[in-house]
Amino acid sequence: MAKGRGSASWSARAIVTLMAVSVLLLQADYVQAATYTVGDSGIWTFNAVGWPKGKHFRAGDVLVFNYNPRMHNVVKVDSGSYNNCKTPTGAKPYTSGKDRITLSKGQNFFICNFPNHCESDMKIAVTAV
Ligand SMILES: [Cu+2]
Repeated sequence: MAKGRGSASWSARAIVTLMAVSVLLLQADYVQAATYTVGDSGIWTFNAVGWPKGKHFRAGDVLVFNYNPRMHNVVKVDSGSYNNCKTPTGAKPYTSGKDRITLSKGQNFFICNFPNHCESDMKIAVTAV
């Protein structure tokens, strides 16, 4: 009997502990995930390249790209494509004009692939930890 009561109380304590840990984890997630609107004026446009400087990004953070979709787009690319402004075959541009893109851990590269826009520094490299 005493053994039975002991194990029930152990389970209850385990459940309470798990709930407490879950709440802490949820709060940690809530604190960690941030949303950033890309561009110093809140617009994704030319000369965006310096925008990430001085900011600290985490995997799971969301970048919001606001732009006129008739003039610009967003393409997630690799470092090579970022550096030479060449869009890889099969890359799928974001074209909504208000794209929300979640950062992956490590380096994330984005360009606009309208002709000569990337070359005009419409590109950003964001490192997420
Ligand atoms: Cu553009």
